[in-house]
Amino acid sequence: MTRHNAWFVGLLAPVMIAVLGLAGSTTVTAADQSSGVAAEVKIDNFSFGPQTVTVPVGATVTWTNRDDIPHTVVSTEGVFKSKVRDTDETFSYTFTKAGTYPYFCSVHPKMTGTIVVK
Ligand SMILES: [Cu+2]
Repeated sequence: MTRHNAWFVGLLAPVMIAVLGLAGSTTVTAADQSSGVAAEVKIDNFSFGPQTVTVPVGATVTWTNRDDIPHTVVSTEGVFKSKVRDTDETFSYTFTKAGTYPYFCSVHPKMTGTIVVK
């Protein structure tokens, strides 16, 4: 007598492990910690005004091009860099570390300014 006990256990379904815990995620940026201090720099007649601006850590500085030709706002040390700003266009940067930040216009390198963050 020969017995054939064939056991086919062939259902190996792929197991997908679901990623759990995605709900309720919130991103808090450094800007949220600031007190909303803002400072303005006007670009007019090939100059930044005021040429030196002193702000507290966390402040946002906004440059506005009031000139009728394009300018840029570029950090000398590569901290920030605007695109070309046409008339009435703005560029903003939030300073999260104390320091002195010289900058210039890459189209007209003689145009310079400084932001001091304390
Ligand atoms: Cu310029």
